[in-house]
Amino acid sequence: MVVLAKPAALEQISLLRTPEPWETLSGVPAVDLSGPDAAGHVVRACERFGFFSVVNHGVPAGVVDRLEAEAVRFFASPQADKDASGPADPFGYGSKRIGRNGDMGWLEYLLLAIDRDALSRASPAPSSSALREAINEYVVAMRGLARTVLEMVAEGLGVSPRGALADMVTGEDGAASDQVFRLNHYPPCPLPLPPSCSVTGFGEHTDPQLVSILRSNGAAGLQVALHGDDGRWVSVPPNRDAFFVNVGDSLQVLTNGRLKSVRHRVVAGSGSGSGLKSRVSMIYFGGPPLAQRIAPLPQLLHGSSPLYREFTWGEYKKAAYRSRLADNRLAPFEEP
Ligand code: GA4
Repeated sequence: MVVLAKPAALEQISLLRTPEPWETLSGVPAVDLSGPDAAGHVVRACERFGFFSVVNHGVPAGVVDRLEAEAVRFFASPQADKDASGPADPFGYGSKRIGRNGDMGWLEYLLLAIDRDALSRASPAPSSSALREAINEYVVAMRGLARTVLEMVAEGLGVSPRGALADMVTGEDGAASDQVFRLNHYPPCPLPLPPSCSVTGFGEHTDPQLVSILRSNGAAGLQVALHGDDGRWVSVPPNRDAFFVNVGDSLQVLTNGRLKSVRHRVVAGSGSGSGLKSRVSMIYFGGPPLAQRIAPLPQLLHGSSPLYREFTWGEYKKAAYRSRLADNRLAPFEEP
């Protein structure tokens, strides 16, 4: 077998061994938010996978379609125009570099800070007012969805008040929460790859926040590691009409490990004649105010000891930004 050398453009991006074909997760739990016992379904999905999709979510298709169209327009614009909103540090337009510590992926993105329900001045705003408006409209819908999901998590776990978790992210009073929004574009990789290899689009990681809500166009690429089962990687079939919810590290700590954050990654498509299309995803990350204390909720201890020591979100975020994507960021906060 001839093993091709890695093309120079990919030198710093890790390649993944490609089983033929990737195993798909046929049983992604789909929670009907308007159905009976939605809270119970949400908790069971979070316990089993740290991940689920939501349907009947009430987010108007127009809000999603408008943002997708504007995102596609942005990523198709001249490189110099995109670079004007970069480099991402951490906010702004970025290409291939993720974070500050050497992680690389075959993607370009816009990473933006959100103040309450609109783009914050903390990130270089994209110059297109149509894109800014589409993001603002979309973020309002995501805040609502994050609130519903976190209320259901609390209800399903028996945490009171029902808004205890949701208020950390979308509470009206208190300091503003730390919300981040990301648009990712994964073009198919046009370069020849060694046999049975794929390019990393976004390397494996867990999200540090409480909850993330992802939506993508119909292009495949998202994979999640199963809890248990040696963390086996499975592909998530794309569904452009659904939202995918990830449990983040902070929710893992608040629930004393009953819910576990999901390790996930994106595999870039290969453009070698297979007609693969670009993947465009939009992700809302729901984090709490920087001063929010994160520790196992006493109501969920049921007599057992806390598995994590208390920290503030600001402390965790600072540590996260010093880490590499694949690191286990919770390990230093585990109780001995
Ligand atoms: C993962 C989740 C979000 O995309 C993100 C990412 C952030 C970044 O892209 O700047 C981080 C990553 C994420 C975790 C570890 C650090 C920080 C890149 C990285 C290597 C915006 C976030 O909040 O954490």
